[in-house]
Amino acid sequence: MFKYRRLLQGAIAFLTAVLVIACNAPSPPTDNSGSGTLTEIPLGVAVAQTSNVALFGQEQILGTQIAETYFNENGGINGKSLKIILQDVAADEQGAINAFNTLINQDKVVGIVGPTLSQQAFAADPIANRAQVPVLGPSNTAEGIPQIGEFIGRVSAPVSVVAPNAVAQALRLNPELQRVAVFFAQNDAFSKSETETFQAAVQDLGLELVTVQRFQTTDTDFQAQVTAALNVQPDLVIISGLAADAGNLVKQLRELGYNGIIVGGNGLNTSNIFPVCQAKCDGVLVAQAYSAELDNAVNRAFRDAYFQQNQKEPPQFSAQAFTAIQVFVEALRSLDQKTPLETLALPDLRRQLRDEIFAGTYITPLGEISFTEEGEIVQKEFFVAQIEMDESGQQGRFAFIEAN
Ligand code: 1QQ
Repeated sequence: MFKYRRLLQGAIAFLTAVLVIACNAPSPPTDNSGSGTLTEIPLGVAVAQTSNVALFGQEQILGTQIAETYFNENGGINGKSLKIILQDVAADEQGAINAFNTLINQDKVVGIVGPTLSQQAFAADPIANRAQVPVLGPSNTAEGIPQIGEFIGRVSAPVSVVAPNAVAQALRLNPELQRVAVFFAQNDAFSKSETETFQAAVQDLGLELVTVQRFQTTDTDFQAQVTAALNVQPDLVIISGLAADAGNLVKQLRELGYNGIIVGGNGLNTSNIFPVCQAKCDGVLVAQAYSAELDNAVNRAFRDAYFQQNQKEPPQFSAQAFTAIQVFVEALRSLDQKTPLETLALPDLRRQLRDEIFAGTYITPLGEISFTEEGEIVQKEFFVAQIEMDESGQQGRFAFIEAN
């Protein structure tokens, strides 16, 4: 009897193991098995749908959705359609790691647009790189992102080429500027990288750095730092942080009596800060990697579609997200013409797509772009905008004041 029970237990254990293996085994991708028909190409979008980081992520999702509709209505990928699969990266590194793992192993995407923050990219991109899945960062601007690995690129120009434009513009607005206070979020990779660029620009322009103040992206009260900075009487303040914290810092600087120019970094580059600093957002200078004015067919189409949906001009984060999708679409089309995608097994498709992406030149809403061998974007034009709030402090816009 005992013997039979042991046998039965053994059999159950064996069957359970078989079942577990069967359930966990990577199922062959329905369409991308290298044979048969391919009707939909799954492309991952890993941006923030929840948390404060969604202040950026919402704009990115709008850009990718407009791109999906636009490119599918204009031929798709040589007749096959593009299917965007969204995964939420939320606020932190773990959120991005989870989103990337799901997209790579479960959704079996051909590539990934994401994540939202550089802080997340440094954690999640190595996973995609090891899995040989091409990634385009839509908003990762810290130094060192493309260098994470050969499968990693970005369409978001680095802080080193974008941020100094805003400081130069501040100096044009007030040639008397001399004393600069710099604030940055010390727990965020982008903010740390951007402040280095800003501090170098201050030196290059012959200005004096009178104080460097640190904060956390989770902070809401900046009185200590603002008071310390005002004591050394700056006539320019430069902020590197993310939307909510940086917006509150702007507000408190004004409330505590600072009247000089404020330059905000890329983390202030969204109208989602308007409810945070309201009327006190007025006048902040922010460098831009996109201008709605850029005159080419794809930007006109993008701008019209965005305007119809939102009754305003598209912001930079939407334009960059659209561009990342466009690069994937055009690289997929071109690869498909050389080797029909349905003849490629998924790992080969991902590898060849990577090569195709970085070899191409693209006319996008950001203008003509291409990539260096490392996957860094090569982009020609940058801009500076100044926030204009109405009297009520409820409505505002980014008014472009310079093209260079
Ligand atoms: C980065 C950034 C942020 C402001 C993106 C939203 O530029 O993390 O690199």
